[in-house]
Amino acid sequence: AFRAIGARRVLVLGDGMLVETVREEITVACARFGGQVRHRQDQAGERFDLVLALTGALPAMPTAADAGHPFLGSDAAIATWQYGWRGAPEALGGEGFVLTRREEVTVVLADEPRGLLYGLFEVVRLGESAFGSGLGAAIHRPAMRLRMINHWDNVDAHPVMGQVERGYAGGSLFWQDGLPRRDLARVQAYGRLLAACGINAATVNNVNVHRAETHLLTDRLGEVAAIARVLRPYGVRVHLSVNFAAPIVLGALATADPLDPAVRDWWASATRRVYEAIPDFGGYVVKADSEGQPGPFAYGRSHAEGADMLADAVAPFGGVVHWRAFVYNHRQDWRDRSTDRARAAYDHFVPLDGRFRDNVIVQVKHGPMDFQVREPVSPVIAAMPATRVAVEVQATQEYTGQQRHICYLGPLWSSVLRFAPHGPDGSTVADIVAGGGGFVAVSNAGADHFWTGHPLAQANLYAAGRLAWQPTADPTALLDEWIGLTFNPATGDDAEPVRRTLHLLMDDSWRTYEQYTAPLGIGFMVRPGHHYGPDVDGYEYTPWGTYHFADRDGVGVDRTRASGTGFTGQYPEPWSQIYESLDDCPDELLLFFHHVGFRHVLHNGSTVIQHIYDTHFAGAERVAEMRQQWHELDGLVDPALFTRVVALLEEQVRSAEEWRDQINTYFFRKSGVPDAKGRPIY
Ligand code: BDP
Repeated sequence: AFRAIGARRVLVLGDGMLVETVREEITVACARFGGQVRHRQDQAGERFDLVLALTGALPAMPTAADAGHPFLGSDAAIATWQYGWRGAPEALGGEGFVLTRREEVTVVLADEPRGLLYGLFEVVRLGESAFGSGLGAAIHRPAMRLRMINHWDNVDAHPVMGQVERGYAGGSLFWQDGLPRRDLARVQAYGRLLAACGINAATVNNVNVHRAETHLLTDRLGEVAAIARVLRPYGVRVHLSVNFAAPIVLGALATADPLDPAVRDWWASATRRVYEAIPDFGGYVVKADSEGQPGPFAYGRSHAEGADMLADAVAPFGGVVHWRAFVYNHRQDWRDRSTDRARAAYDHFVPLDGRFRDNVIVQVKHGPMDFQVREPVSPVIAAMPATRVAVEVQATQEYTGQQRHICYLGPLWSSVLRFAPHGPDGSTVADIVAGGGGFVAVSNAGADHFWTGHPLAQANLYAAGRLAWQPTADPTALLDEWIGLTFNPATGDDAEPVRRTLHLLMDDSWRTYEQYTAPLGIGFMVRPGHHYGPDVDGYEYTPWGTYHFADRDGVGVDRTRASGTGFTGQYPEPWSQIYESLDDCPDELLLFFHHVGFRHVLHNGSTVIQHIYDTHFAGAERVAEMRQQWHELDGLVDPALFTRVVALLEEQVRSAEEWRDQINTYFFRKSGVPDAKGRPIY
């Protein structure tokens, strides 16, 4: 993808670590593709094809007397741009840049080195078209200041969860069997990849902070500092997941009570040492009082008190605390219909709105449950106007095929970001989180050769970063960008047929996955523990709060105010009414909000039971087609990649059929209603 740049004459102006990164990138590209990179203009009148410059590094405006100015005076066009942007420097911000082209020179101008780096990657994305006459002038700035990746990496391989919790891409990029990886070249390449996607922050360790990982805060801090050193030149700041009980585990205190002065002191000094080692450290991420993790509840304190204590520790250094809202009772009595896991985050956090410090970000999963293939948008996001809120999505495909299935999640995340909680005229989720906490994706990358296990799952990492930068971007267009960057003639691929086929395979793959798995917003019909493949009643009588309530008459969770858990009441209008109403509730979320009979008629005219049958047959059939379509790329892409995807598609076909058969049979046996089309149901 660097081919277009590498073949040209490039001028890079400015100083600083990230400007060096830009120079280095271009130097490597030129060595490969035969261009030239310069640090300054040596001869008057020397022309370049591409100029990347910090505005502060541009020479003073040439005056008439400088007609023979040895530098840009000879190129009046560049001086004009310089003048133009000096006029409104605040327009660019710390990460923004201007990209424009006049008189056959493509120019990137940025006020800060980070902007120049992102400008470089924009030019890379555009390829040849960055050098065409069609390129108009535009200012690019990220919608969100925080565009973050969370790794769920363990230092010690966990006996059940392995090296990376919910990781489907080989081992951790950072640790192996309890030790840091010595060679960080891969981490450096990862930093480059993150920057190319627009991501600027990363936690390196699991939100479930086990014993060894707890030590990353203190005696193993050097390991984090080493990672930070490698990611820094790509504009990626390191954050750390911390154990709320660290003062007990590490500091030998008797308590982790957030109001205890000794505890506060302990965090203050531990944090000071962190900043001594990592001056640009981003801050802490905390999973507290959730799924067995310690938290403030043990001391009768609120989550605001817990979060604020840590916020005070990082505040002097400009750090932030991402405090996760994923708090619910995972030991509930399944016979008790009065508790509803979907309600939990709102019930815990909304009463605390306005009580968090300015540098606390409440990090909310995009749906009220847990990264299911289809959920409504979490009502928490719109309900805390006095709090900074971030939305968290899961790039690692825990519930969406575990990187064995093709499932491009861009359309799902885009629909979350575009959702307008107060109706079409109100602000969107993207607006809300852009004003506060930003966008967080749980990483899907690991030590695997293709980074993400399934090579096509890379598109999810890419889309996560790009949507954080520009939430209104069309996810199909982002996929197209990713295809162009990944499969191109420079890597020996035959680009056009590859592009066509990948769109066929990936554009709708999320909806296809939904079709053959859990219908109409029901979720969680997965095998307990590892969460791969169907298990119709796997979670039905467990303490996790994830039920579908199927019986002989119908299926779905009644979350209405009228007769159910009242969850619909957590939404503002118009959604509260829409979800409450059986008539208005969108089909795809029907069973999330309502318990209905199998013969209930959907908006699409089908009955619930017939829809379940139809989508499962259609989804599995579509996957078989996808397998065939992929085979058309034999010989057109890297053979190792081709073979990997062949094997994965075999598994996807098998798994989709398994889903189809088990789900259809289950609902047939429950309902006794035969398939109107007479297809085999067992
Ligand atoms: C669930 C995962 C679990 C995570 C948890 C979380 O199954 O491994 O620890 O989310 O987000 O989806 O904390």
